[in-house]
Amino acid sequence: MDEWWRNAVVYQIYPRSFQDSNGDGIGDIPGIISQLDYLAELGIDAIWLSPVYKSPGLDNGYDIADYQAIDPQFGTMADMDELIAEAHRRNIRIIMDLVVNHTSDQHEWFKQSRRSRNNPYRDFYIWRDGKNGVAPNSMQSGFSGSAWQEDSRTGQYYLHLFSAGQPDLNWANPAVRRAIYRMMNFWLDKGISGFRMDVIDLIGKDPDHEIRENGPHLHEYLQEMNTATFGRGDFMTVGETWSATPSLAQKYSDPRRNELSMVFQFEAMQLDKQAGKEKWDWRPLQTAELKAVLNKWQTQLDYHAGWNSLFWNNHDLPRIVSRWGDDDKCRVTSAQMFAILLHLMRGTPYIYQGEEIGMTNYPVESIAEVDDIESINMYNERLAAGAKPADLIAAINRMGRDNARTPMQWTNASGAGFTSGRPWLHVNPNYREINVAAAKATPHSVYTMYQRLIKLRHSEPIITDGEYEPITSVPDAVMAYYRSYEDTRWLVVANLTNKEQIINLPVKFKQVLITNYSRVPKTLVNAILAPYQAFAVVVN
Ligand code: TEU
Ligand code: CA
Repeated sequence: MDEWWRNAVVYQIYPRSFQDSNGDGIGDIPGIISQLDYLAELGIDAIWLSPVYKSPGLDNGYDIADYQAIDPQFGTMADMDELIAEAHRRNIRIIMDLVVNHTSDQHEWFKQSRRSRNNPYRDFYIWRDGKNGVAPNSMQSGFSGSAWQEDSRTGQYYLHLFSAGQPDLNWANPAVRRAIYRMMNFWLDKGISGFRMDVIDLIGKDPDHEIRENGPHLHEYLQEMNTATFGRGDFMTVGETWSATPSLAQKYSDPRRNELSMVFQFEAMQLDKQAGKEKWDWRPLQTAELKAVLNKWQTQLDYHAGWNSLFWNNHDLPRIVSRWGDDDKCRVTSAQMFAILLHLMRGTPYIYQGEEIGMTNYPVESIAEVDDIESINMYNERLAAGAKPADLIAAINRMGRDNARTPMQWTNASGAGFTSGRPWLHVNPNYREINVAAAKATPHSVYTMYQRLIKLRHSEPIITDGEYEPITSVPDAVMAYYRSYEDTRWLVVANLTNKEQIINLPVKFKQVLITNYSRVPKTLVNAILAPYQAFAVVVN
């Protein structure tokens, strides 16, 4: 199987925060076009573009009011066409964000649907009678509160698994599915190379039995979608599936099933959450658990009949160097360690904007500084339940989504080179030290590490096609694995902590491939690993 995306590195752009071109403080499509040379020089193969469609912006574009129109704050459809063409000129493909579990309540379909119970669009959404004056059942929204919103005009409730401004589409209705497929083909015909599919494991929901993810018809819908749209070409699709297990990921990505290329699974991304609670209910990461989950996904998925994505960051996650590394003294080495550990694994790696220069979280002092609806709704809900504001701000600083959404730091000029105007969200003050210009000028920066890892992936088939073998004879704080391909064998070692660790690997190696320290221990028998030390060596 030689689909292009198996050997690709994908770069996620959150357009609002990437590059502003007209001084209104909001990133836009012309701004992205102006940075394509930077992305080409980094070496990435494709851009996953978070939504730029017409939207009231309740959830920063994940609430779409017109799937086939570009929101004026980002530019025009002509700008979009130019971005696709300019990216292609640099051998960079464009993957669009497909948000079809729900629309905005400003979408024409919903405006019609809510008009009357017999409107032709009524069944584009999920309407139910209340029970004795309350919601039809106890389904909860991902953004706090009930998933049911009463609509006075027709006296029924509609389902919204996210905000009330994001009504869920009724995928059981073939007319909905046909309309979505028509829209997808509109974008494929424009020359995009695939889709990232927002919460796609929710489209099979069965609200009457309170089933959210992995509903009874989910895979049937995906197979129908594949046949009706992207199945006709060499397109890449990645589903966002928070509930995926390796066996489910196999189902989604087995080429014989004609569903998706791969999925984003979040098992590792929930390891610092107290069991059964929400991400705000934090517990320290146990490195042994992280190793176990990463190894499980490298060994329990059959990569000859399926595929995996690899990522530490996205627009919903706190920045990894702050979350599980060190965003102070060991910022560069810890960011480089995460890069080496992940990019030499099996699967398609995704780099989230700013990750390649080791950007960090940005702590706020009050809820007034917070933009994200998810954080604000949680704050209000828990405050009303008696939580202390300081504790809630601490939780938002640790896990809130704004951490990933502070503007990209290009230079040490005011506005970080992101905008000449007032940025829509605060710029992290550390832009003076952490920015693209500085990173490109520094020989052993996070940036140059990412550049080298991307080059390695493109030149060494062992990374894409090699077997993976975890090494268990290392301390909990160290992750180590072999990669083998034909008669080549690599060893990758990473100290996940800020403490020295001793390893005892009776393995001789003949070449250092990549390292985040100036030297690698000559022998790996009773060798001392420095904090966050990581390297890959050629064993044979
Ligand atoms: O996110 C899905 C989702 O469930 C996340 O909101 C996640 O629950 C949370 O951010 C972390 O706990 C997708 C998009 O990536 C996100 O930006 C949207 O807000 C959401 O769907 C609704 O479209
Ligand atoms: Ca702008």
